[in-house]
Amino acid sequence: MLPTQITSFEHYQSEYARSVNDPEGFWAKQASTFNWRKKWDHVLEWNFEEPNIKWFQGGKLNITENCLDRHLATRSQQTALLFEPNAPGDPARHISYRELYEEVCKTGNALRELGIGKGDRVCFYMPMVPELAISVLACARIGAIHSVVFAGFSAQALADRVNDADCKMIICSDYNKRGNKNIGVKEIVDEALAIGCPSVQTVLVHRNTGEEIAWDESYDVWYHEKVDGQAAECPAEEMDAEDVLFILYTSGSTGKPKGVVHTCGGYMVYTAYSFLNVFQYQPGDVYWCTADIGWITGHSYIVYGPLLCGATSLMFEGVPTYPDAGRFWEVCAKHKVNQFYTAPTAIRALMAQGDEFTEGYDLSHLKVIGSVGEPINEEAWEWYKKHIGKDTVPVVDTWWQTETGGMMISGMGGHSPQKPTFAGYPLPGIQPCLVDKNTMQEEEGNPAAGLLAIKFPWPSILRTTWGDHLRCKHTYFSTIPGMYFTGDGARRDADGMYRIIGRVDDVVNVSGHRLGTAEVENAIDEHPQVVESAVVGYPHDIKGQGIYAYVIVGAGAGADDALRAEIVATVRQEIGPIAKPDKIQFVSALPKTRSGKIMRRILRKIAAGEQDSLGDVSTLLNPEVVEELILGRV
Ligand code: 6R9
Repeated sequence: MLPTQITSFEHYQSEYARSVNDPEGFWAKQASTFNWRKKWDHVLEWNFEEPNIKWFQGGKLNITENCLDRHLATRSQQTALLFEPNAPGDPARHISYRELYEEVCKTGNALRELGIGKGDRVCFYMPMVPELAISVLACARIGAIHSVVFAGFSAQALADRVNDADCKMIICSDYNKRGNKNIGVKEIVDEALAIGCPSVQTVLVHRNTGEEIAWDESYDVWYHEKVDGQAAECPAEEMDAEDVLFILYTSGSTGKPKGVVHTCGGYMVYTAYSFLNVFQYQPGDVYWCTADIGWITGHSYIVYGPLLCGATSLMFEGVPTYPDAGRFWEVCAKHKVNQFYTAPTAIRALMAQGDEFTEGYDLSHLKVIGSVGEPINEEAWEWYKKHIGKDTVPVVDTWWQTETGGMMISGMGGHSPQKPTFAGYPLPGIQPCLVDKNTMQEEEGNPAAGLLAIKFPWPSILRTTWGDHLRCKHTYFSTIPGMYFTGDGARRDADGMYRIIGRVDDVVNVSGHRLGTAEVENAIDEHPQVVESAVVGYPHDIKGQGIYAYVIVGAGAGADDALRAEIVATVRQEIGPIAKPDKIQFVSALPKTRSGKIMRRILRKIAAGEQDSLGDVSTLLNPEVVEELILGRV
């Protein structure tokens, strides 16, 4: 059985009303469509003060029995994962539900044999190949907690994440093919181990390209040697609804990235419910999300949501521009994709390559096209609608976060009104509101603007941040008393549709990737000649936001392009290429308040070229520096 599928806007409205009037009854009904080893005792217990949020307490389940076992009777031969490799000439792989079940079981058995059990943390550093999805599910099968790290992060960033969660194992590949690039993944894992990862006992290496890699007998194990030959049945670990399913690291406005924790029961119910409704998935459809499994979008809407609903989920190894900017559309036509889900940064990048790349492909199978990761600007929305949706296919602009686990504000396929740049209405069960940033009071009525907050828990809300519950409380539940604070600002139009404006905290969104300005500053400051730095986002045509760094260097340092290149290299090493500054301006001082705080508002304005609207600078300790910053803008 599947959760309720909404069939019209009126149906959405009645379901929404029910979900608000009787949240427990609403979610109990959805949850009862899954296989539970034991039914829950309480649907919901919560307070947002500690916070303490528990859904389906006392319920026992294993999410993989819902992703795999329960489909075997009806769709064992149907493709579960459709793998499209990096090179267009290489054959696609169709992995049926039966095959996926067997592969997950074999890998689960292998992990158990390697000493991994319930509650152990396993880190992933892998390209987009089926074995990533398989071994993520294998962890869930045996109750191990997966922590997937995007394979574009540096060795240092990987080590930080491995150590924060004391991972016992890293699963990686030898190499990662992306477009023309061949990335030495195992080499980066070795570097991370050299930095120091004392908890790691095993590195399980998937042979992806088969090229030479360094090998250390004391911890390296070949994936195929361990997995092949295992039994194709693996008893699933019985999990409590509130046992941890996974950790996923994400950036915030302060400090190091934090491990967002999701649990088994609520995450299962909500990812399936939201997948089914936003994409209006119908049996037999081919669904494709272009995200990487290293991000929450890949977790919820390549792996869990689709498989829970018995969907065919396409997984793509490559990049949108290889061999050319028509690749996405070529793949859509080739596999007759029905639902396509991507990010505004990809849309803008492809749009910039020219409309001709969209022509000549049969996109007539598309029924819903989606967007996620950052605000989609009107031009990109219109282009997407016209050139990909051929003006007839509905666009769903889905707003959500790592912390929310699933889509929160979005159209329901073609059933909802559409308006460019507006994500629209909340999903059933989601109670958003806008809060005045000064009074912290809710803004009633429409239209309205303010901080975007959520008043009531939904099943896939984060439960904690790994190893530091207080941080979770401070980051999300302290800004606005009694509510979950998203970090985003938003507007509601006269009809109550939501438009997300962007982050109101010190987080920049570069090509849909979240980065804390503090995190990038810390990385820049690692360069021996840097005294101090301040990082802000600025509008960027393709990336949405670019990174602009103001840097003070020590006496005698040559403030030139060579130093700029060194600073960029430092950031690549500390975090990874996604965090490298687009612009670096050397300055003699930063504008500071009398209490010593950097006035970022001024830095943002100058970086954006809006120096005419700086506002009042007289309260600065050093107002004279503003002139220098404006003149030296890069
Ligand atoms: C799923 C995901 C979350 C932040 C979020 C917001 C931005 C995501 C958006 C959007 C406008 C959308 N964001 N989707 N902004 N419209 N449709 O992206 O999670 O990586 O945690 O980023 O991304 O600023 O707060 P995550």
